[in-house]
Amino acid sequence: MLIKNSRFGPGGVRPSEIAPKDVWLNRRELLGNAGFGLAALAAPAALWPRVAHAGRKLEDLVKSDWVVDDVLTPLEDITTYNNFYEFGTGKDDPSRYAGAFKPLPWSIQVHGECEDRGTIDYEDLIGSFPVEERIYRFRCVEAWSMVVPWAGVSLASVLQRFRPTSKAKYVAFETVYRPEEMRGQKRGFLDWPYVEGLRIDEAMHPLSLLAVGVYGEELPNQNGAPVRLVVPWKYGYKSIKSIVSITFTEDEPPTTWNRQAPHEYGFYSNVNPERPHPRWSQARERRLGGGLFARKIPTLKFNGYEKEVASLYAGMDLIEHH
Ligand SMILES: Nc1nc2c(c(=O)[nH]1)N[C@H]1C(S)=C(S)[C@@H](COP(=O)(O)O)O[C@H]1N2
Ligand SMILES: [Mo]
Repeated sequence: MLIKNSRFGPGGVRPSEIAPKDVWLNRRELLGNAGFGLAALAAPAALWPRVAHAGRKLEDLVKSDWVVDDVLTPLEDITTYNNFYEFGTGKDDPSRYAGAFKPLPWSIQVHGECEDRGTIDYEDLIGSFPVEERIYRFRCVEAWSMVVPWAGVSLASVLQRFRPTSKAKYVAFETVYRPEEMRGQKRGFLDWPYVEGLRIDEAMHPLSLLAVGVYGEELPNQNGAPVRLVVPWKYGYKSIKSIVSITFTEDEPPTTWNRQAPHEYGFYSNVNPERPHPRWSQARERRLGGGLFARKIPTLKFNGYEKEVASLYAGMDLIEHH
């Protein structure tokens, strides 16, 4: 099977094979309880207002210093060109089928090497930590990229609440497993649930964000509602969606794409234009929103966050530890 052989990597499609398709929006309130049936009847994007949101407006967004000076990717592109294999491997599958997913109410379990194991509810998360607006570059391993105004909470501040012990060397994350709401989980595209991990110093870095929104409103389902990770100096697949579990661990945790194809996807997955993926160059990227044939732009080391994060990897061979 195509994905098991990992011929195409996260996303399943070579950039050169991407064809324009009908654009679909996932309107939570439209799809309501209707599930897949109605999703098939959803109208093409052109018939909808340009704002694709169905989430609540996030109140009291705090401005942040983490703002890249670049053209924002339109919301339409951010919400209709997705990788979220739980809903299928096609770029438009998440926006078509994620209406069946009911994220709220939501809570995240926190376990492992910490003093105060427990859970954090979504409402508590957005109510008790500052929710910041941060504009980040985001680079997929498939060589497309976006500039996204995320809304989110500093991952470090959330992790600290659970008081990690000195044995906490890594942090493992897990996506929800709900095959009844996530049609892709009924098939073996990947080993479910999707899992990811960071080294503790990466997780505690001020750039690491638990995102709860985009363009000032709660996350659309296809972008990982209600809580997903964003680690902007790493390839997009590290930014795990719809997180239900966070575990402090002593050993390096397994990660979905590393399990799938270890020679292609390492644990670190830092954006690195100097290390080609075994099947394609990583030197350039296509900015979403610019059209299929837009000129590619150079990819920056650590996705442009070198000044902020390079010291985390001092002395490491970043080709070997890719
Ligand atoms: N649970 C889960 N998280 C996931 C994925 C996935 O398939 N499942 N895909 C990853 C990949 S490869 C990318 S590029 C980003 C895409 O995020 P976006 O759809 O918001 O652009 O989500 C990442 N997080
Ligand atoms: Mo990706």
